Amino acid sequence: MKNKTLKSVAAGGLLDRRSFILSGLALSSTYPLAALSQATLEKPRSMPDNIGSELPQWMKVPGYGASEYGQPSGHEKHIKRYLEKNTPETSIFSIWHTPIANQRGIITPSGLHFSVSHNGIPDISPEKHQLMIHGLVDKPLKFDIESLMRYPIVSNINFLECAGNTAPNAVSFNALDQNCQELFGQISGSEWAGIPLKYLLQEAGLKPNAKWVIVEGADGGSHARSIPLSKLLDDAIIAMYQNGERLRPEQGYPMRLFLPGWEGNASVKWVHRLEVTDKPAFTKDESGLYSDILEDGRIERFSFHMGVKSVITHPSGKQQLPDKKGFYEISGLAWSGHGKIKYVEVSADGGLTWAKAHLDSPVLSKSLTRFHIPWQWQGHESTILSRATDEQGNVQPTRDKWREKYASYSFNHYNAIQAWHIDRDGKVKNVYV
Ligand SMILES: Nc1nc2c(c(=O)[nH]1)N[C@H]1C(S)=C(S)[C@@H](COP(=O)(O)O)O[C@H]1N2
Ligand SMILES: [Mo]
Repeated sequence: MKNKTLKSVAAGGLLDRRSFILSGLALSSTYPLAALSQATLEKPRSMPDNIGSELPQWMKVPGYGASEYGQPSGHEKHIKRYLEKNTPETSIFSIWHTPIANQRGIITPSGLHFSVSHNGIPDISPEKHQLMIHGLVDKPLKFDIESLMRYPIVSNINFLECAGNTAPNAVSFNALDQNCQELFGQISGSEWAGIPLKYLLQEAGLKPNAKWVIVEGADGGSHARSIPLSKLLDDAIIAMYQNGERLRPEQGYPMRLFLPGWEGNASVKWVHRLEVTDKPAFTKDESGLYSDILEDGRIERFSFHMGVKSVITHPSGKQQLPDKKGFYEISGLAWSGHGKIKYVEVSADGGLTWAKAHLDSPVLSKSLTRFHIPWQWQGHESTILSRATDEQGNVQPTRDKWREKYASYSFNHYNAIQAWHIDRDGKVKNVYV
C-alpha cells in the first residue's frame, strides 16, 4: 500500500475522500470499514456459514420461477411505508412516509413513495377519465387518455416533498426521539414522465387577461389549487408515468399535475379540470392548511417553492452504530426547489468546523442529490450535521433562524439544518443545536 496518509478535512474525524480511498483502508481487513449496514440496524438476518462446510440448501436444488410482476425479496418485507398515527389507514385523510434511511441513490421505489391523500384514493376507470381545459381560453378542450397519449411525452427526475415534511422539528419544543422516516419521510424522488402542460394550454389559446389556473382533482372532496399560469407554461407536466410505468393509484392514476420543486400539495393528483382565470380561487386547500403563518401574525400565501434542504440518512435517528468507534461513511440526501444543489457541507463537531461532501452524479435540478463523506468516529459523543447550498446561493438556515420567521405553531416549509447526536454507545438521536 503506497499511501496510508489519511487527510483530515474537518474536526471530529471527517476525512478527505480521495485520501481515504487511496489509503486502502476501505478494503483492508485490519481496518474494516464499519459500513453502516441496514442489517445491523434492523432485524438480524441469518447468514449461512458455508465456508469450508456444507453447501447452503439453495445451491443444491433448482430455484423457483419468476412471476408476471416482480416483488421485493421476501427478506425485505420490513422495509415499508409508515402511517402517521393521527391519520388511520381507514380514514380518508392519510399520510404515509417513505423509508428514506433505507434508500440509496436518488430514486424512491414507486411502492414506497410517500403518499398524502385528503379524501382517500379514488378508483378511476381510465377509459372514462377526462381532462378539461376551460375558462379564459379561446377554445375549451376535453381530452381522454388516448388522445393525450399522442402528445410528446418528456421525462425528468425530480423530488416531490409535502410542505409539512419534518413538521415535528418545526413545532416541537423538545427534539422528539424520532427516526428519519418519521421526521423526513414526506419526500421521494422519481422519474416523472408526461405531457408539458404548455402544449395543451397553447392549443386552447390563452386570453390576454389569463393569469391563474384553478386545478382540480377527481377525488371525492375535489382537492383544488390555484397555480400561477407562468409555472404551468414553464416546467409543469401532466404526469402519466412514474419510474417507467403508469402512475400508482396513490400517486394520482391515471394522471396528475406535476410541478417540479413546488410544495407537494400543488401537484394535484387525479387531475380532471383546469380553469383558466385572472385571479386565484382561494380554495380551502390553499387558504387553510397550506398557508404559512408568520411570526408577526401575517399570513404568507402561495409560498410554492420548497427551500434548499438536506438530511444525513446514514447514520440517522434511532439507528445504532455497530462498532464503538471506527470508519463509517456519512451519507444523505439534499434537494432544492430552486434548482441544483451546489454543495453540501458536513460537520462532525456540532457545527464548529465543516467540510464539503462528495456529490454523486447526476446532480439534477429540483431533484434529490446524494452526498457522502468518510468519517473516522473516535467513539466520543458527536453531533453530525449537513448544510446544503443550491445554485442560486440559498443556504439552509439554522433552526433558530427558521423559527424567527414563523409563528410558533407554523410547520410548513421547514428546511432548517438537521442535527443527529451520537452517544458513546453509538446510539443516534434527533437533537436541536
Ligand atoms: N387530488 C388530490 N391531489 C393531491 C392531494 C389530495 O389529497 N388530493 N394531496 C396533496 C398533497 S398534500 C401532497 S404532499 C401530494 C402528495 O403526493 P403523493 O401522494 O404522490 O406523494 O399530493 C397532493 N395532491
Ligand atoms: Mo402535502
